[in-house]
Amino acid sequence: MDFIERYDGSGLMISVKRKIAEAKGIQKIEIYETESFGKMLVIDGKIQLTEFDEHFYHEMLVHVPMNSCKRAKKVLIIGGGDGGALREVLKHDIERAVLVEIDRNVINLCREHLGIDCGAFEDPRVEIVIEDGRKFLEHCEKFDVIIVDSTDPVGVSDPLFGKDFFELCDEKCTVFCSQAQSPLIQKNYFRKLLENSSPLKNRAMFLATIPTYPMALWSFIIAGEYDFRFIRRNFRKIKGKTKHYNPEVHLSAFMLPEWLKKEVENAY
Ligand code: SPD
Repeated sequence: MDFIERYDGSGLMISVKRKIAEAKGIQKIEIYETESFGKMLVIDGKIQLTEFDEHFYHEMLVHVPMNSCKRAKKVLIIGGGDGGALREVLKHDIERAVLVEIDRNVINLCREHLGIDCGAFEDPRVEIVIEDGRKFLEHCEKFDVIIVDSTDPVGVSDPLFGKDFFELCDEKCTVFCSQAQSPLIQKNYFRKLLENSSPLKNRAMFLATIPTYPMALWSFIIAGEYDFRFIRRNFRKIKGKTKHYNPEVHLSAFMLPEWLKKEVENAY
C-alpha cells in the first residue's frame, strides 16, 4: 500500500506496511508502519514525522533556541503532542516544561503507538495542558523559551500564524522559535508567517533538511534575545546525545541562499 501526500502539483509517496492506529476528533490522526522509514505520524493527511528523520526536525526546532538562550529554565511548547520536541527539551537542565496541545488524541495515540517521547510525558518537570495555544498565552506567565511545533497553518493551527499570536509570544518569552513551513512550495504559508511575525523582535530564519517534508527543505523562525555566544557552552551541558544537531550545524543553518535571503529581507 502507498501513502501519498500531495502539495502544489507534486507529492511524496511512502510505501506502508499497515495502519497501526487512527483517531478522529478535531483532527484525523493516523499512525502507519512504513516499509523504509519506521513509524509515521500523519495528521489531516499531512506527514508530521517519521522515525527515520524526526530527529532532524525536533533537534533543530529545540536545540537552536535552547542553546542560544542565556538561561533556559522555564520552557513552553505549543503543539508537539507527539512528544519529540519535549524529549529534546528535557535534555537541557530545565526546571519546568509546559506542553500545550489542543488535541488530546495526538498525545494519547502517540504515547501508546509511537513512543518517540521516550518517557518525556512522565517526567516530573513536565506539565501537560489541553488547550488552544493562542488562548493559553493570554493568561500564562512569562517563559524563557517558547517553541511552536505546529501542523500546517490551516484548521486548528491557523491561529498560531496570526499577528496577534506573535504579539503575545513577543511579550511572553525571552527566546521564541517556531517551525515556519517550506520556503519552496506552498509559499502562501511561508509568506503569511513572514508577514504576520513582524511583532517579534530580532527575527531570523534558519533552515534544515527534513527528507519527508514537502521538497525536503524546511524553515524555522527564531526571535528575541537569542545569542550565539552561548551555543557551545549550552551544547556541552546537554544530557544524552543528539543525532543531527551540533554547534556547526546550528551556525550553518542561518546561511540563507540568495533567493531566500532576498525574500526574507523584502518581508522584514
Ligand atoms: N507539513 C508538515 C508540517 C509539520 C510540522 N510539524 C511537525 C510536528 C512534529 N512534531
